[in-house]
Amino acid sequence: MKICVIGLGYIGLPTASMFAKAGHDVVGVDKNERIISALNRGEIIIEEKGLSELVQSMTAAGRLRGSLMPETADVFIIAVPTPITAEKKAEMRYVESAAREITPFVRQGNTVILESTSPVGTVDQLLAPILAASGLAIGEELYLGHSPERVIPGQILQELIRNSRIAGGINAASAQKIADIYRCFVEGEIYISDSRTAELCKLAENTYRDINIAYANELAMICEQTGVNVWEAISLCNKHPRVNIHQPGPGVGGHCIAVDPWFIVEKQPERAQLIRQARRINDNMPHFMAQKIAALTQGKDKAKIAVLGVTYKPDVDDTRESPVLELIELLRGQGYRVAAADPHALGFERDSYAAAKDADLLLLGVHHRQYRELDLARLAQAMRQPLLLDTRNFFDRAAAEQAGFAYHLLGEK
Ligand code: SAJ
Repeated sequence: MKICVIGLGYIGLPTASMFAKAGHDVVGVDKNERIISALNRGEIIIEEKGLSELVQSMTAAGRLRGSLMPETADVFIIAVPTPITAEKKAEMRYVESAAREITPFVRQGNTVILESTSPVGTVDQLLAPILAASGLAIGEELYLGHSPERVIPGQILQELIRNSRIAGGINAASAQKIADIYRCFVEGEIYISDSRTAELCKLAENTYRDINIAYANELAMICEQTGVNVWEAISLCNKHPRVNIHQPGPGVGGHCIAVDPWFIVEKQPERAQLIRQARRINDNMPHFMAQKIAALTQGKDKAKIAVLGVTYKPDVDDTRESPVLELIELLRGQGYRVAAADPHALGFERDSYAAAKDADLLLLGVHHRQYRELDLARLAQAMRQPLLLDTRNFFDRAAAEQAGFAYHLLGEK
């Protein structure tokens, strides 16, 4: 088949590559000329394990190429961003313009698949009316539906193959078509459903995680006043065969878990009470950390805080919605001097020891695996005051104290 993928970000480009690898003729479409010119040189501009080799070989094989404009095809996949506005509303303009751009190119028998995470009702209320301008009967002459991905950044290529998927059609015929299309590379189960169910499932999966992280964060705050180490408590709780309490942290970042729950709240604000409250708890964690830092530095005027790790989670370069960056802004706003270092994030100091120089407190923001190699004694000696605040239960307390640190932990008095 010929497949046209609209949106070549961290989902669109790997997905386009998997279809090419399965033997299809794939044209990737994106507004960003840098992405298109790189693609047509067989190169990528995002970081994802194994992707550059796959893109290189698929473009060399002539099965994957970039274009600024859509073309006629058998299948159109929309994988453009659906970010959130400052008012916590879903920004659907990119999905809308992608649908308008492909409408002149769709033909009888084609299938249009929305992959972007979207509020419930996007396929039947936003996409179907736009595509109907083609004159084709939606669901009969033009198949349409939603098949969200479940991949985790850093393991995308394996998870695209291994994970199960939902093929949610605007009608049964569309769902079947969508399932048949993904079977060329998906080895996981493909579950047939309708588009609204598929839209809700994607949001509910990530909301499940956000609520559970909020619960862990609330337990951490409670444990700070009850003389319990929350990490030890959670670890013991999780010995229960049916308990899986998540991990506390300085907040929830990324453009998925921190965003998707709002797509549910937006549609049913009066009913999505727990979902909204979990967002509030997670969004409040940077403020809670700032209070903890103020207590630990005890009003030392112009105290310098060193922050290790600013990305939204370990071992990625992505800083979108990073709670640590928000904490840094709060600290600077309160008059602290802050030096941040990160081994992956663009534009940040790489050297942890330079950031720690003359600092009054060292905060571990993100537990990048490189930090296992840190020389804690050298860090402590570089500081003015060897105070370590670990937000991820990452360092070994005895080793930190051995190195000269006063060791403090989120979720412990
Ligand atoms: N976090 C915690 N405590 C935890 C787990 C995570 O504080 O116990 C924080 C992380 O530090 C990070 C944030 O939550 O800031 C999100 O991390 P994540 O790894 O849970 O989320 P993503 O956004 O990298 O990937 C999620 C995954 N969804 C689920 O695990 C249900 C992935 O499968 C989705 O495909 C992805 O969102 C997406 O694209 O929607």
